[in-house]
Amino acid sequence: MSELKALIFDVDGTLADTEANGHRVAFNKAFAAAGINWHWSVELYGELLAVTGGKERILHYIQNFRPDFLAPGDLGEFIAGLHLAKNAYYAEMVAAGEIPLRPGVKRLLLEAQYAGLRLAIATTTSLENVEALLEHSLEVDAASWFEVIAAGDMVAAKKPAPDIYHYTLEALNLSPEECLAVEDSANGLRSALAAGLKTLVTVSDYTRDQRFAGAALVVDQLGEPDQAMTVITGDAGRAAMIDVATLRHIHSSDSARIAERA
Ligand code: XBP
Ligand code: MG
Repeated sequence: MSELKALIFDVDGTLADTEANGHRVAFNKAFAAAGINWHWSVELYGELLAVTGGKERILHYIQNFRPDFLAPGDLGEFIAGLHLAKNAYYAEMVAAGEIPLRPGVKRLLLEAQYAGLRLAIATTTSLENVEALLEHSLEVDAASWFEVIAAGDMVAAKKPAPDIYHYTLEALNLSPEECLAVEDSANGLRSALAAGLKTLVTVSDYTRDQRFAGAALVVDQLGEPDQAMTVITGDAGRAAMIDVATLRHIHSSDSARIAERA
């Protein structure tokens, strides 16, 4: 078994709960500003999250929920415009500090750096959204903590395709065996597994009922010293939170066993 050299983090749902009170609200603001009477409820948005990528999600919504909708002009350009507006609203919300990091994220990122692990991001959302979140929720220069930020349209096929992880591994010049992915969703897990990565899943509000066959460990959160995590599937030993020792443990253990039970 190779030594663990790098951690590759998903963003939405993993570093922060960005969806229900972030992207969803921003989508609705963009629809209203464009004079369109669509509203994505918390529940509907949960269904729409099956489609990763904001532009892809809008197209899926039109095709399945608004088949009679006629876009003013080219549909692709119309969707791209809506998505740009959505991201501007999202950036405003992030800058206002409305999207805090999840428990244990900052602690683990600092500990991992101290332990000499390299850090990277592999996400479906845009680079601008990631940089805004890191700057406002973590530290002004936190984007520089990550050697590689692979995001959005840098690859042709979004998660659950493995492309964004392949891109990240190539940029890190590491093999999948030398890395561990951290994800919150079934689509993210599929993407990481398809790239050959062992994966820790930290479930989020929208994903806790999903199935995570193949994950090395599934927990409800990364945990803090005063806020113990709960292990959903797998073996974290006696750990009450995810730290570097736990990551090394799950990286070196045989996850096939866990996959059978999940
Ligand atoms: C996140 C997504 C994204 C966000 C919005 O998936 O599916 O589409 O909802 O991002 P993951 P954009 O956490 O697996 O990366 O609107 O910027 O595409
Ligand atoms: Mg996610």
